[in-house]
Amino acid sequence: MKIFYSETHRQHEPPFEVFDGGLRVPYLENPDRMHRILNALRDVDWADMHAPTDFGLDPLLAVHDSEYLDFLASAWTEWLATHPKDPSTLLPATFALRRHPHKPKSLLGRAGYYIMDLSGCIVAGTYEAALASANCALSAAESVANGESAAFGLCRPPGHHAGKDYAGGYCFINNAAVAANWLSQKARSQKGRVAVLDVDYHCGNGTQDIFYDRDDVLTISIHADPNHEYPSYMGYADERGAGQGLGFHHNFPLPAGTDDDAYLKTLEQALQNIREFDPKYLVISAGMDIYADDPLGTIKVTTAGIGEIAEQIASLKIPTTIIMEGGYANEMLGKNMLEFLLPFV
Ligand code: SP5
Ligand code: ZN
Repeated sequence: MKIFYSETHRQHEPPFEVFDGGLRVPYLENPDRMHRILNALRDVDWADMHAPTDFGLDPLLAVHDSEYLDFLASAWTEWLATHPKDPSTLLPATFALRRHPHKPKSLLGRAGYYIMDLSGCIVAGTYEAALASANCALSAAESVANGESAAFGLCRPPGHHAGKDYAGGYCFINNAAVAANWLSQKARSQKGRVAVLDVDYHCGNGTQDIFYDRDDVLTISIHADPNHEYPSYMGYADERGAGQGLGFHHNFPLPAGTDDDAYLKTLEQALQNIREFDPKYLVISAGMDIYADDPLGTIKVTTAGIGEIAEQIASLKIPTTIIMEGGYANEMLGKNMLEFLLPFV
C-alpha cells in the first residue's frame, strides 16, 4: 500500500492546549503519534512509503476561503512582529460569534474569527506542517485516482474539524475534504461521485460544513454524541444537508460506552447509505480515538473491533483514500492503525 508521509509535521508542536478549563501539557496531538505509527509500519512488508507531491494552493483554495488561508500563512510572522520577546504560541482569547458579521483587522481579532476553540494553537511551523499534511492527503488521492485500490495519507496535523474558513480541534486544513473535492473533480467527467466516511471519535464538523450544500459528495460521520462531547454544536442526527445537498449528509451520534457490536451495527447503516449512493471513490477520515483506552474518548471499541470496522469498509470494494485524523492512546496507536490498514492491503 502506498503511504504518504512528511517529516514537516514536526514543525507543528504547540507548547500546550487549554482543555475544558485547564492547561494541558504536552499538547495531546503531538509528533510522537506519527513516530508510533511509523514504527509499526516498519515491521510489515507492505508499507510503501513516499514523500508527498506538492499540489500547490489551488486544491486547498477549492475548499477553503482564501482570506482564511492568508491568515494561516501570515499569522506567525505577524505574531512575532508584535510579540518578539516570548511569542510561545498564537492563541486568541476572544472568539467571534459568527452571527456578528465584522471581521476585525487586528491579528488577535482575526485569530478569534478564524479559530473555533483553544486547541488550534499556531506556532512557527504550523502553516508549513498543515500544507505538507494536505499534500499527503492529495498524494494518496492521486494514487487511488491512478488505479490503486487504496492508499494512506499519514497526515498530521489532522483536518476534519477545519471548516471552509476556520481552524479548531487540532485541525487547520481539512485534508479529507481537500482530497474528496479533488477526487470529485477527477470523477466529474464520468459523472462519478465521492463519499466521505468519518470514523474519528469526534464529529467531522469541518467536512460536514464544506460539503453541506453539495450532492456530489456524500458525507457521513459516526461519532460520540455532541450532547456530551466536542464539538458540541454540530453532529446531531437531524443535520441532513441543505439545498442541493439535502439528504447527502448523515450523522450517527453514539452514546458513551458504545462497544464493538453496537458500533458495527451503526456502521452497517452508514455502509448501506454509501452503497445506495454508489460512489466512484471513498475517502475515510480514520481517527483511532474510538479506541477504548483513548484519553479523549468514551467509546469502547477494541483493537480487534477496529480491524472489523476496516474489514466491513473494505468489503465495499470502492477505491479508498484513507486519511489519518485523531487517536491519542499513543502506545497503541501504531497497532490500531495497522489493524485498520490491513484489510485494504
Ligand atoms: C482530530 C481530533 O480528534 N480532534 C479532537 C479535538 C478535541 N478537543 C476537545 C477537547 C475537549 C474534550 N472534552 C472531553 C470531555 C468529555 N468527556
Ligand atoms: Zn477525534
